[in-house]
Amino acid sequence: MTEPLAPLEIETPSWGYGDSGTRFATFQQAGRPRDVFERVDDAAEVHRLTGTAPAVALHFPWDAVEDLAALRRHIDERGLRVGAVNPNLFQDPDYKLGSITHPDEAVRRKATDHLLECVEIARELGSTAQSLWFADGTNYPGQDDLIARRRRLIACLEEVYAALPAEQELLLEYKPFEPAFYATDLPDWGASLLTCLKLGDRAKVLVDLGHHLHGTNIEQIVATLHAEGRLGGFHFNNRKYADDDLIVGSVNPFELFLIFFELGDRLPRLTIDQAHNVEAKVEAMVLSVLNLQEAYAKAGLVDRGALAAAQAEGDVLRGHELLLDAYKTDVRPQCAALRESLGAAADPIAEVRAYTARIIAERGTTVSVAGGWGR
Ligand code: RM4
Ligand code: MN
Ligand code: MN
Repeated sequence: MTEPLAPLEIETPSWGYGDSGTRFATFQQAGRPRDVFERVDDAAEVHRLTGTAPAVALHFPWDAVEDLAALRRHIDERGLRVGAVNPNLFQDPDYKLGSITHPDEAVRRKATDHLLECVEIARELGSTAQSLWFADGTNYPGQDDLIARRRRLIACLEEVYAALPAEQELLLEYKPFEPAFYATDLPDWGASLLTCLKLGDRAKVLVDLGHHLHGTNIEQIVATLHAEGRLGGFHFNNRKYADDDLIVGSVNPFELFLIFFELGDRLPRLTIDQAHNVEAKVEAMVLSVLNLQEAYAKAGLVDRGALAAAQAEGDVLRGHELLLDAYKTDVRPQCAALRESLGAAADPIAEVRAYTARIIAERGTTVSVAGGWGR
């Protein structure tokens, strides 16, 4: 293994450091960041320990500040850069029936204006992507006209796409259900891709690992989008049942390995999108980055020459065994050595616990915003 971790650049999500919860409760953790500046501090610690998390993805208005230049400076001073900007169109009461697909034109206008505002925010922060996820959808057959909703969605995104500066991409996430339980307006990668094709080259599909029905072959979706040049990136997490947002690689590490195998050495934007409801948040993020490092390192071990030969010969199990050879290799020592060569920690989990103790002492349990998601 040469320097496989070097090109790995993981964006960690500001919202993964703040409060999150289930439908039943949100538990506030001691030491949780009190504002976006402290969320950035936590992201910087994850990068310091892992060496491969140099960007922080932001969510607006959760991360809204008066002075964007000051936020940009803070991110810079912590040795990070801004990742994708994620507009939030799912919490305002106006969006009860949808945002950009809402039947009321005035609500659609408000939602579109927020997207346009996020384009400007990204420009000021030096971000190169709008990462869009819409909670839009319907709960009952007949609730709204599915085709009209699609028309509204495309009209809005065309306006946003036209406003994008050349350095920004538009990433379009899909999800089959939740919070809508009958028809989500962008339910799957096909619906996202069709929309991207209408918009233009800088519109690409974002694959969130938690946004598929059971049994879906995610690595095949990844391979297809990648081959078409339309894979914009990932929201990494893992799940057992629904959109559980657990630590990536915690439930299905083989799937994660196969995804990296399909990516090869052409990596798109790699972002974590997780909700750490009961686990220590910074430690959870560190573990997530380590799992990504190991999956990537293992994928790099596959003997692709031998694999191609086995496939050409029609040797069914040889190809499979070659993947298993790589997957079963213990890459932890090499990853530790590589982290050290990047100036990061050999054992980040041991070190992160000291950081957690420190932020609990420094920040205490005081909260500046009443409990809620993402901040
Ligand atoms: C959604 C989706 C979005 C994320 C929100 C918090 O399920 O994954 O990407 O921004 O959750
Ligand atoms: Mn997501
Ligand atoms: Mn999700």
